[in-house]
Amino acid sequence: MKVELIVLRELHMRLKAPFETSFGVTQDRRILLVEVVADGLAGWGEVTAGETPSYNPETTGTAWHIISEFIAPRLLGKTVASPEEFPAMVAAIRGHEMAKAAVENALWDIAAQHRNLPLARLLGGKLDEIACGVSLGIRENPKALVQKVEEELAGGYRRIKLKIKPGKDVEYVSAVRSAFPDILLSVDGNSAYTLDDASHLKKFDDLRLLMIEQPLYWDDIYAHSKLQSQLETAICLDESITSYRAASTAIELGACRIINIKLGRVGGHTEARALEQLCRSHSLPVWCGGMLESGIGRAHNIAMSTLPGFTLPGDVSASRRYWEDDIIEPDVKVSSRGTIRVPEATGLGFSVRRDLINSLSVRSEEWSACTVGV
Ligand code: OSB
Ligand code: MG
Repeated sequence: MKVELIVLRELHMRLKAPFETSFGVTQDRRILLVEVVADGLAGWGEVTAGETPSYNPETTGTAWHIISEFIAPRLLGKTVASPEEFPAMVAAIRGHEMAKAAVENALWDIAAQHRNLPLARLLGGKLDEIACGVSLGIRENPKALVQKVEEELAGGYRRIKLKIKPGKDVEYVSAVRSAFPDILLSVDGNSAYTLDDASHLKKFDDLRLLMIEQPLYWDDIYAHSKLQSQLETAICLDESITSYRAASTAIELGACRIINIKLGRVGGHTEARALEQLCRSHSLPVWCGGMLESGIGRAHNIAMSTLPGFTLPGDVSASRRYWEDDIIEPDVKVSSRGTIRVPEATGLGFSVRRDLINSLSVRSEEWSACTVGV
């Protein structure tokens, strides 16, 4: 495919409710969409970076800078035989996986349309539906949290993940566990603890959790290996698994027993697929993480979640949990059995609502191959 046009758009989208994690509260999202046109086909990707560098170092602003100054010029006018060639094309750009992933994933959407296949099938995924969980933000008190969990369980979700931070952890999670003794329950610390908190974190061992996600430093693997050896609860690494290499280090050191794969964090479908194979070969369960995505990012997450290593319910949930009006059609729906049906249409499998995207856009820029060098 020959890349003719790249369009970058920033959308402002307000979440239905504020989402609180150990690193802050988010409600107003600044979402960057990448549209790539090649051979007359349009492909879409979403930058999953936050508004602030609080989850990892990337932001909406850094991704705009990296895509416009460094990635677009490398890709425009080039002929790309497969999206798997893309990582090598941008290897000279250090880091910025979320910026790279948005562009690479748009190429995957095009490649799937080229082959007349749903993206899930092009990636090698076999599932017709995927299992869904939810990630619940920190609440004002344990009672409010229990009420929210009850609501989500009634919606069919198969796994509940609770955000925690020091001072709002064991008491909250215990309340949920007492109210729902048998559900799949996990917690996510988003790097709010240190190795000195090991004895405190050990209290979670009594709560029969599926996992504790990234309790320690965002960029660490080694300290997690020391913590994992002291805990019965499985550690799941999120923030610090930025690549295949990071995952092999974590597996070799015994730093975790579960990994969550986020397309943005690892740089796109090519790396995500390699990671899924690595984890599968070590019998390490994986699941798809979420970054409060719009429908475009969500559609990519659904496709990735059909790969065989994704054996645990992911943080991929219904559009209506996040948005009044999602930018894809139909929006993402979850069945009463807590599953999402994998679309059968080619490419992303959803149509993109261009009018809505235009009305939500606050800035856009485009680069066209014909104007290069003129
Ligand atoms: O750590 O998984 C995380 C949202 C923003 C940043 C980091 C995380 C999250 C979530 C939300 O947990 C998952 C979702 O519902 O998209
Ligand atoms: Mg997490």
